Amino acid sequence: MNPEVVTIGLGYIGLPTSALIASHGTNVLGIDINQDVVDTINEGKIHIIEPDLDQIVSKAVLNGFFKASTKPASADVFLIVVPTPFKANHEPDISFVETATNGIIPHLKKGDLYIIESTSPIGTTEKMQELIYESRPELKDEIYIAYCPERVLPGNVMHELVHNDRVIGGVNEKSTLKATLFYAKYVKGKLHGTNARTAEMCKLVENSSRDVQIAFANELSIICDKADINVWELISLANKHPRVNILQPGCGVGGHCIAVDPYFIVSDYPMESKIIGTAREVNNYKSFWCAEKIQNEKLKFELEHGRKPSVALMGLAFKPNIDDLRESPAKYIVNKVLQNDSNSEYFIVEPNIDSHNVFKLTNYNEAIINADIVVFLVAHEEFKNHKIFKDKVILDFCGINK
Ligand code: SAJ
Repeated sequence: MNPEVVTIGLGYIGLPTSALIASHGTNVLGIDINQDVVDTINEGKIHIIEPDLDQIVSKAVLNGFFKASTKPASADVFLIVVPTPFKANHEPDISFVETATNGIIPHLKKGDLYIIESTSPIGTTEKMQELIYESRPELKDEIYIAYCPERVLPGNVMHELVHNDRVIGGVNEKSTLKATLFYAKYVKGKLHGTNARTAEMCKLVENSSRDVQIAFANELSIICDKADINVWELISLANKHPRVNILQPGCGVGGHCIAVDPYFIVSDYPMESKIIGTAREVNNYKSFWCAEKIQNEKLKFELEHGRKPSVALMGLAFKPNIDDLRESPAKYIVNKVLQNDSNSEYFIVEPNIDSHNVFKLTNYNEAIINADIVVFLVAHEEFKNHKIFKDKVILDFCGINK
């Protein structure tokens, strides 16, 4: 195969993106460091859970438009879609982007288009431009370099990849234009051109904005608990105002995006990002507060009844109706509660997964019937139909009863 597009990284975004491009009859070579991932894809199968992705991948592989490998090759377009985690001190780690870029530098030729899609701190695209020109000075101003963040919601990726608007920021105008023409072949949403730094910041700001708004709701929930006000009723009433739209409090903020991206701004601009930094603290504190609340409720029960209560902990996923436990505040709370007192009886419930390597999972009904204290951590659909139990202590951190 003569690849027209090389994608580096075949994860949650890289694989669907590669498959989408290949489904248009473009030759795509997908690169991943994991041999198992490469083998699975070359068999026409997938290693992640995402609706509709399996058929698109198997068809593209069968038709010969999509192939996976551990080694890059020359192409016309290179897409970097690798993870950008943060280090222990919350500083962004762009080493995967660097390694991916170093891997393709020898394959670059005049006229090629290089695009980063990975969430990246401001200035990453310019840094990669320098890296490329340092080892290949003859390519200076002879290739096109741009940043275009993905913005899809896991679970709805194949639809959103096509229909969401995209922000495309080149290191110069001709790069923005070249990248826009590339995405126009596959994307039906509007394509908005800008410069690379603004596009990088835009992705970080989208998720920070949501984090700040959720922090506001979480702060309200802690104030309302003290003031003996039902926060869910309060928010629903306040939202009747035509220009107010408060989000929902929960047991914290999780996932790989909203709880991570704000740190990319805070770490580079600590003095200037007061609200963004505080929102992260408030949302982290909310999980700690929930764990403390459970502990206090247990002690209260023990004083009143002269025995330790059994506790049902409802939900482990990072948000409702998914099986994804990554960076989950509910999982953090369950861990913390168990660490605080490992002698009590716990029923841990997560209806979206069959088993867990650390927690013994219990069926939803069994947990509800047997527990003295029922703690709702995640508003899964299954939990919403429960009957009101008069004899139970209920702690509702996610508005299941609202
Ligand atoms: N949450 C609340 N209250 C709310 C809404 C959410 O506590 O009112 C919590 C959820 O329970 C969860 C966390 O926030 O723990 C994040 O969930 P989410 O559904 O808001 O977001 P993600 O992480 O699944 O996906 C986000 C999306 N970004 C925005 O909505 C701005 C998605 O569009 C991005 O593509 C994705 O991050 C990403 O990859 O950056």
